[in-house]
Amino acid sequence: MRARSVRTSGILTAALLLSAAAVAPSAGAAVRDTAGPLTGDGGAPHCTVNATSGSERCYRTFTEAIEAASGGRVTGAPLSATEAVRSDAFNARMADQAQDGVIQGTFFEDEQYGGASLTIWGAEPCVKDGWVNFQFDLGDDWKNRISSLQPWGGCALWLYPEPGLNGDRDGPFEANSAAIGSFMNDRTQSIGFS
Ligand SMILES: [Ca+2]
Repeated sequence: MRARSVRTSGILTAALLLSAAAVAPSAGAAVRDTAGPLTGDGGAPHCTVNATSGSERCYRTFTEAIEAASGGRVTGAPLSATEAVRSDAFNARMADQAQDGVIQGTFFEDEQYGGASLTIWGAEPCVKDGWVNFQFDLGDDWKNRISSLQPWGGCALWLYPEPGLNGDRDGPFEANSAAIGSFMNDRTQSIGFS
């Protein structure tokens, strides 16, 4: 049983890689690697990062970022993340993502889902097994900036003030949080997904 489980996982990984290649964002003015700041129409970039590979891309709008991170499965997201939080249709589409790569959380520079955003996606949804299933160390450009967040992919979010899930954590954040609170505001350096 165990060997079979491992093999299945390998096939899934291969499928995910193929899928990722197929849906890699097309070349366009809105897409770049993280060589420098990208100023979007609203003045703040909306970036996505693959938690497995660490590759990050930025877009002018929240809509484009979500579409890219979901592999094109979630399209037409509200332009503003604040609107997205209130949209039942959008929340349903996010909950209905395929199982071979899901958005696990979106993090915002300002309270009320404002400013620049970072959407983190990984291979699978979180499992409610009492363990942190995934973890992510923020790059220097996102350290000590997060002020609001949205959990996705069945994940509860834990915020830590040091890389590698070290320091006094805060969480779990299990629902959209327009303000994460004074304890961790502008202090997060790594994130746990459980
Ligand atoms: Ca902030």
